[in-house]
Amino acid sequence: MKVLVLCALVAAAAAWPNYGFLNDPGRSEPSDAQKQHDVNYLLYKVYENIRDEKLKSIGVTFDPEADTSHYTDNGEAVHKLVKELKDNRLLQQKHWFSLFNTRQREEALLLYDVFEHSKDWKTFVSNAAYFRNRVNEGEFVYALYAAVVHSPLTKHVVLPPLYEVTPHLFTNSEVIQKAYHAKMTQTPGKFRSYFTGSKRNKEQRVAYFGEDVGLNTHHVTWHLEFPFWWEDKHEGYHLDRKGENFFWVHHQLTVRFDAERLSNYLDPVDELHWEETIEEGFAPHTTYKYGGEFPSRPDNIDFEDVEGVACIRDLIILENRVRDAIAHGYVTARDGSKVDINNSHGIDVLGDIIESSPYSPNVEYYGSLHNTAHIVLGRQGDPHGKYDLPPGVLEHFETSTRDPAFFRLHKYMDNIFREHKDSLTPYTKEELEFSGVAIDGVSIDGPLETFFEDFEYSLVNAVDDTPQVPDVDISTIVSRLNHKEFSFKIDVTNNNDHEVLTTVRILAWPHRDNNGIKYPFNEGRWRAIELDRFWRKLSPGVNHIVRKSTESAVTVPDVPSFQSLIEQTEAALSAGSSEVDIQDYVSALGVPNRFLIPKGNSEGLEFELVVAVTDGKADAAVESLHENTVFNHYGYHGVYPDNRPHGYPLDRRVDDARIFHDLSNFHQHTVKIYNH
Ligand SMILES: [Cu+2]
Repeated sequence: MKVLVLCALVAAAAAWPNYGFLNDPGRSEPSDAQKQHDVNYLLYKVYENIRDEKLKSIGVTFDPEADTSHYTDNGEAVHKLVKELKDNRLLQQKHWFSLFNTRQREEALLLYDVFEHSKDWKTFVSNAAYFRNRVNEGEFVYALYAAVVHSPLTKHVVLPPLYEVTPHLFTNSEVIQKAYHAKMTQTPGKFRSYFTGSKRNKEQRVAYFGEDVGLNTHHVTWHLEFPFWWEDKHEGYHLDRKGENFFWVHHQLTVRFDAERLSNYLDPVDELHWEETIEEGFAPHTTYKYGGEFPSRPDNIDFEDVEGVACIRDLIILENRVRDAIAHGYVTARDGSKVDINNSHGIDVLGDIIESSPYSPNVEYYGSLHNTAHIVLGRQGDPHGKYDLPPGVLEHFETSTRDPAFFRLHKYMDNIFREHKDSLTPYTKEELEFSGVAIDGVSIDGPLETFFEDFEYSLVNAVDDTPQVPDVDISTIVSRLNHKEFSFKIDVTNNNDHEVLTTVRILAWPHRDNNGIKYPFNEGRWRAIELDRFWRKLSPGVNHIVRKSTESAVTVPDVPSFQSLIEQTEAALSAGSSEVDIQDYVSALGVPNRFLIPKGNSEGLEFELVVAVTDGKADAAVESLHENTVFNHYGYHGVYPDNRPHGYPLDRRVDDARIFHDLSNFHQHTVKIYNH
């Protein structure tokens, strides 16, 4: 047996392109380009054998338990996973996977743990190649994505667009069927995707938002960066303001969706009620790669308890406990002590208890309203499991926003958060002022104009094939929202005799509701969409700040296609380069830049544009880091650089709007967004 293992290791080493170990002095890690190559091929055609010969042979010959000195936990995680594998306890391959399924999540996290405890890339990638052939593909993709996002070994690796890795979760079944046909007949094909539903369904008018592949990628990525299962003691570091980020990312989805509805002559989303009828049904038109169709939900059904998940009564009890905590101004921790939430930090604690995560001070008492609600709502098509259907769209971050009920569920949670925010004392003029600094004017260079464009992505990874049959090009074309480029021009006077640091915060809210009635300041500010947040130094005197729409800290550019990632990586490797020029795409955390501004209309949809320049020194949570730190969208590894609550200075109730209008460091004017 020993001899066998040894041979296997020698074979693996021989097949390996000069990889070294971090803990082996004098030898270095492989280049970023090599790592990118490996990740590309680990994810390419993930339901089949690895197409890279070296990785493939490592997948066969590697023994994960042979040398545990390459793991930071002495192989504890890998022993656990291998035992489950040998005992035949792991979920089969070619079966659906959902992160909300407790056992399936446990399995995916066992593999994630192996990656996270790998000391060097060789150990990481060898395990990936080995387990790719042995664990469920959905679990594998999740574990690998989460590990690449969090591991220091993969800092510069760009994850391929998820909609091209697992296209089934992003593409309508009709188009997927055509893709299979194209493959079977070896005929290249480009197929147009249409949004689900028909014109008889008014929700269809905003389906371009919930079904956008980029928006779905944003949502998945956020949940990968801030996983609800994250435990500091296990993972080794803390995710700063995770609970508050949970509130903020979903609050922004909620207000952005409402803004899109306005431009399509729809009322804002109504919050979900456990005791009222769910009027809107939903037909997902989406199929699992393995395991059948995503279940539908008919119109006008009443909530039913979901077998083995939760009773509606229990959800109402959880909600009441959370609302009680808000009314009391404190959360009761596990040991009975009180955690004060009547302050800026309270939103973070509330996010932790509502989602919930292991950061919750008392998960036994507050449960996990959000996660349970997702499952309960997702299962309303077959609450008693009579028809043996796979999980619903709401049980996947990739597919959740396709169902308009997702936004009703999140409006419900958003209103709970608002109840808390509204309970805090409004900011005073003194707190909001920035002494000596005044905004002289704000203008926009370029049109505020949205439009629809065609976008094509590959479905090659959707279909089954074998290395013996050559690939034909199969893709789909979807219509998607975009906008023309523009810049904000902000003139600021610094009357101090020295340089000052400022945080520039740009937000906008719809000027009127769907009946044409102006939103009062306090209503509007809660609906504000964050457009940008950045640091600037102001020299004494007049300063002209120009900020391009493409620079926004809350958005990300489109990740290059999977094919282009592969081509760029191979070109870099064959040119002997250690890097691939793709570093702009390392994080897919933000909203797609295409969605920076909501869709306008032909007459011009009015928005209140707000710019606040606040005291950067008082705002900074970290020393000097701010000079070259971008806000990095909705999160940040390490301490988040802005110590103000998300949404500041509009995050709290405003009883008297004159306070804002009297501030010289605050500017507001009405703009129009067009769509042609
Ligand atoms: Cu979410």
